[in-house]
Amino acid sequence: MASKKPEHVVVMAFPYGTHAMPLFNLVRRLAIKAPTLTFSFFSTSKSNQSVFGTSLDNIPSNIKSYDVDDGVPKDFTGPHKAEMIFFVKSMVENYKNGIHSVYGDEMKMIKCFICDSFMYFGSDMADELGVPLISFWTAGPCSLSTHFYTDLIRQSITLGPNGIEGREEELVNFIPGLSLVRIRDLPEGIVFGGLESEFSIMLHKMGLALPRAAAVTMNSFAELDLPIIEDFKCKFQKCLTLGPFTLTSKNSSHIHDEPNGCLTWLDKQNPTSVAYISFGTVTTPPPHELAALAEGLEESGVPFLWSLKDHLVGQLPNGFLERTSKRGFIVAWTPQQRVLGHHAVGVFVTHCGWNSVMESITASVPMICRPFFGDQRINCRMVSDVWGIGTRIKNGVFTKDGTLECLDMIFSEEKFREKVGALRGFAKHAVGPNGSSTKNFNTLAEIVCEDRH
Ligand code: U2F
Repeated sequence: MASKKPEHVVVMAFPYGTHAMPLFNLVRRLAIKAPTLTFSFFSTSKSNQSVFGTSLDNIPSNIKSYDVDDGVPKDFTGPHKAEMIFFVKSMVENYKNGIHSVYGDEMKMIKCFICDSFMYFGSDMADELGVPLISFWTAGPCSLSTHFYTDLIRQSITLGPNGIEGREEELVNFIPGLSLVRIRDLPEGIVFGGLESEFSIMLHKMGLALPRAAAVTMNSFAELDLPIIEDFKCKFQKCLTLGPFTLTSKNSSHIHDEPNGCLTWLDKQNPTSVAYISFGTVTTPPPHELAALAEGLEESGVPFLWSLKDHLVGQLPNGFLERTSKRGFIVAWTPQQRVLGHHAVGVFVTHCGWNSVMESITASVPMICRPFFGDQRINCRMVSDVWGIGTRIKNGVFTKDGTLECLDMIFSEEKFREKVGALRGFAKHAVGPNGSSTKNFNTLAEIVCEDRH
């Protein structure tokens, strides 16, 4: 009797930050393209609730979600970062258990794995079954390159007992495409920032596993970082840029269409006049920086829309809300893609999370960057020094004068807007009928659907 054809694709998401949603958006496109395949989406229950709960009508019936244990002790009430460490420590076992509990003796049903690149152990699982693994990097090519080249960077920048002290400004110009990146811009875990931490070890293993993937994919477009992409093409079996996802996926923020009235407020503002401020889903600037940013905004006279959690509003300077009520709007959450796409928005004050950077480029909005951790510093360097579509806050922290200076620069110099407009043009072309991202998506679909029986 002929054995059953493998027809399942196992997806492993990383449940923190904005990781699971972009992966889900990619899986949704594949599920529509390959309706006879079943896509089993594994993540923690909290992450699955947020992804599947907000996508309601957009979920093809061939995507099934499965919860895996998050590894966090039941009575744990510590900080978010500690929660993530519990997760990382137990993720290999928890995902393997989760997948085995669904497939049991039917592991042969699995024809492919699609994993957040953080789930480096997916390569071993795929090899055991003799099936391909697709690695999905949720950030940009620049940061992925630093993880791929971690060993080379460590060997090339041999550090003494003082670590990177005094060498922060040295360039990492021996890595293709990173000639303007400084040591200080590197993500933690490469040459500074706890090399032995659970998280750094995970990133190091990830960098080593990338060449084993049948394809390394990302939410970007080739034309943004050609030298890096050309290098990846030589190093990886396949390097497939598939984005920007803002242009390829239906915007899931439509379900809370206008929760806070910010789009109506924007309608009343002049074209390209508003500063939009958001620091993503995990980062909060320290209180003195929030206050300095507020003071700078107040003195500048620039209208602003600020995505700021309710519990942080109390940290703003006394009387700030009253004094700026005619030209400022603060809400706990915005439909960001639509906000950036609104003609009134003239600048984005951002932490440089990768999704925010992509969304700003596709909306043609220049950026003022205040990065905090991980890939954000290198993204900021690319925005300001390589692509020239924004500026960095002076000395890396918000001050009143630094904020004023950046706002003045973006609103008075046309070059930022022109350059981001040009990049938007490349992005739109990439997702068009003959564009690089469209071709790459078709290649990816072929790998996923290929009949290897
Ligand atoms: C982690 O990034 P974050 O989740 O902090 O930030 P982004 O990658 O910029 O993603 C934020 C998303 O949340 C949306 C916004 C983005 O899609 O449109 N959003 C919104 O809709 N409304 C709001 O009021 C505020 C945000 C990590 F911290 C980064 O370093 C990584 O680059 C990133 C991707 O791996 O994940």
